[in-house]
Amino acid sequence: MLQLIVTKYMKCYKRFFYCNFFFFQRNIKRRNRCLYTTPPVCCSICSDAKLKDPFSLAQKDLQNLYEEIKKQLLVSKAELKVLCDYYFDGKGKAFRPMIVILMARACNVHSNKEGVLLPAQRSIAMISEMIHTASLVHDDVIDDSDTRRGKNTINKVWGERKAILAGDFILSAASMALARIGNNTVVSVLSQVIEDLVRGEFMQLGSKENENERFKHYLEKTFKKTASLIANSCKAVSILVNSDPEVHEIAYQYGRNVGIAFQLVDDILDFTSCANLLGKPSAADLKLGLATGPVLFACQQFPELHAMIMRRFSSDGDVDRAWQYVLKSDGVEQTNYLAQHYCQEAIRQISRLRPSTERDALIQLTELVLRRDK
Ligand code: GRG
Repeated sequence: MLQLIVTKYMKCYKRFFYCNFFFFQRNIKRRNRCLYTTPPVCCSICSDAKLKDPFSLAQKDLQNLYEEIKKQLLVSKAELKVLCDYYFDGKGKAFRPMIVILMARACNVHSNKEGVLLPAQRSIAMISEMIHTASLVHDDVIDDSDTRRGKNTINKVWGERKAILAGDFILSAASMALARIGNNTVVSVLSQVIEDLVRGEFMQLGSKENENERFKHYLEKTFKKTASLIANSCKAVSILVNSDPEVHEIAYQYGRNVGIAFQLVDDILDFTSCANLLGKPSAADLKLGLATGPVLFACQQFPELHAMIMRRFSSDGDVDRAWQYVLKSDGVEQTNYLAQHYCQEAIRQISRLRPSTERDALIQLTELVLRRDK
């Protein structure tokens, strides 16, 4: 039965995904000449509620989040405990828990449960940050990264084996916290995230010869690696307060679209931001052999990039040459335009909820996603 539901859901998702993709491709051809004329997405806010900064609005609910996470990481072995706690130092943006809190409160208002954040909804905020962190720890092993958030990675300080075990431990603590919520649907929704993270990471290991296939592959990977966690965490908090599947879908689609936009901006920052600000080396994606949005768009203008993409920038000078092509092209602007498209869709979705300060903060958040510089 579950298999049937998942298959049906995937079919729906695929249809939606391809529709979106081809819609965008058509649009981008039409708008190629007027990329800078798109109005800022914040113009679409359509409620009277007073605007509040999303981070300060969620701050009170997020107080002590990291302390509580560390309490979940019950390890008797002192060294493992140090590794597990390493990234829960308040240096991350806490972007996922913030969205989850705002979505929970927006759904609560929509469902006439004003003012009350359910403890289970707050747990989802905590669990989403734990899953995110576990995936970062494993990702740094896969990429052999030396720095993250401006400090040495766990794999760099303690070695790969211990880093993998620390990631596993954080994930197991997150799974136990999830089980304690005691809602099977929510367990299944967040388990999907772990599958998507692994599949997304796997997709990143492969390349596609055909250009259209390559773009589809990139967007699907982007959903799985980054957006699935945000989408499904948003869905989980909506399930906890409302039984209407339409509300779950709004929450999911908001998270999905914001999540994809977030990753597209991340891919842009790899070209435009300096290493100091990012806390990791810039051009890191090219160095890892990855062709992200800016390169894929640049390849439409400079077909010379095709061969480099296929050999994953592995020949001498590839990284520098590809970098130059991207900067000469409008790949960054096109990727930014694509991110705007996803943010507009996120706004369209969330605007279907009843007005609330939190709903409007989620709308405002799309602008912060597009403007962020780290
Ligand atoms: C162990 C759950 C698990 C998964 C294994 C390694 C892997 C499969 C997946 C990697 C997923 C991954 C690291 C995606 C990158 C997502 C991303 C954009 C990270 C950066 O997020 P920020 O900018 O980071 O929010 P901070 O540091 O602010 O938390």
